[in-house]
Amino acid sequence: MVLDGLGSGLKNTFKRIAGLGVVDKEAVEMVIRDLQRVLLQSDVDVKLVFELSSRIKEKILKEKPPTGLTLKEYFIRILYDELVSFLGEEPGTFSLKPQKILLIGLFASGKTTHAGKLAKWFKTRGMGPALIGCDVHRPAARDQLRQIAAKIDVPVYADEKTAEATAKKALKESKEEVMIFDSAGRDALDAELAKELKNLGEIIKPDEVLLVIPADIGQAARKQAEEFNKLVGITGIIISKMDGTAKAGGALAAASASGAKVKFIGVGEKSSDLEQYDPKRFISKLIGYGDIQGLIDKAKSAGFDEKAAKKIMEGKFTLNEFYEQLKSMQGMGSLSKMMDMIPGLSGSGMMKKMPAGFMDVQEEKMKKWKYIIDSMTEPEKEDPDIIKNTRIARIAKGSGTSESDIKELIKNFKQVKKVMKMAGGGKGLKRGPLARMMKQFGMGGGM
Ligand SMILES: Nc1nc2c(ncn2[C@@H]2O[C@H](COP(=O)(O)OP(=O)(O)OP(=O)(O)O)[C@@H](O)[C@H]2O)c(=O)[nH]1
Ligand SMILES: [Mg+2]
Repeated sequence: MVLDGLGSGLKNTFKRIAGLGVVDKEAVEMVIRDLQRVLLQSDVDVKLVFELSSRIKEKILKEKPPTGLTLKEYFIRILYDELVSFLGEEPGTFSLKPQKILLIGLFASGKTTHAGKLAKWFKTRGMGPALIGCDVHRPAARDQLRQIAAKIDVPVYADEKTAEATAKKALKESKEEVMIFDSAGRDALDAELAKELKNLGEIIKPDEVLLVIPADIGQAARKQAEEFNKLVGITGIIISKMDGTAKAGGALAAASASGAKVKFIGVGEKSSDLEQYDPKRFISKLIGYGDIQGLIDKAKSAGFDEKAAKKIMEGKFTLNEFYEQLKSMQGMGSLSKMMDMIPGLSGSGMMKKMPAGFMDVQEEKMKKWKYIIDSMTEPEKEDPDIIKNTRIARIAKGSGTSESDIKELIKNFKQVKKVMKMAGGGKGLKRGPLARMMKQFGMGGGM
């Protein structure tokens, strides 16, 4: 992905902060210059870059870090927060309800392709979409739409002579829940296109008017978004071709500055190359700090127990909690995937210290461990050190497992405990890389 340029640039900026000896005016200015260079290379508008830098400078030099955060940590937090709001603040929500969507945009921006991507998006979420071909100006346009529709197996309406008649017919005949209207492109937003779009708007009464803007136009995205919005009114933006340009940062920042929300980003030519846009997630991914937001979401949906997680991370936990935690982590995907999402653990060499094979504990083993733990007395669960020969024999018998199974479980338990203690820097959640990560991403305090 060509966003790599922006990603590695920002990553270096964060690394720079992490490597600072002191956070004084000079150091801040050096980091800011670095950031400016990265953003300008990604074609972000100079004025926007300037505004962003002075906001960051103001905060880090004049505000006191919240308790528990060092100045350096606070700097990282500020940069992260500001970048997120710079690229859009909130995720562009999109609901799964019956609706009519009109796609508009200039020539070759990706309207027809994204009509197909959206249809697929709804279809994979259990809704019935239809595609309506309102581009009657370019003869091949409807064939293109038909081909796309055939591939993802959704109905097409594209037979009437004019865009208006096509829309009317589809509205009358279609029984699908989500109607996606493709429209004609132009070189520029001229009077003729504006009129046709206005007509379509009045006939369709769309719930969403999505402007498709290719990322490779960079900062020009802002002007385009503002012009289209003034003329026909848009409810959101799709930025297409994010996969193929170094200007993506410019396009995203510009689109966000236009006041319209970016709802989707297109990341390829295939009908599945569509992502819902969430600035937080996007930045986290870009800088490689782990998909923190994703971690939180997943943790929630898996019934993640924060108290238990805290104990685990502090290296204080019993076999009971160990087992519960393993179970909930399995719900979140593999433990190693989750660990990967935690900066300070991934790439720290810490992962290598985990017991071999532990990271993908299979269902089978989990069951065995459950039986073993169930056969233990409370004092044994609290302090496995007391589990010696006769106890091992008793537990093996009671749980229908072998003595080596029990030794293996205890060995794993101890080793994980040790690693977690190290990851916590011996100081548990208050300091250490895990604590820092949590604070940086707003997970401190509550946990
Ligand atoms: N790499 C990449 N290519 C894309 C993406 N979206 C669209 N394209 C390509 O861009 C070209 C134009 O896409 P279309 O969907 O035909 O654009 P359009 O806006 O309908 O064009 P007109 O109808 O002629 O105005 C096609 O070759 C697409 O395959 C994307 O997200 N990534
Ligand atoms: Mg088209």
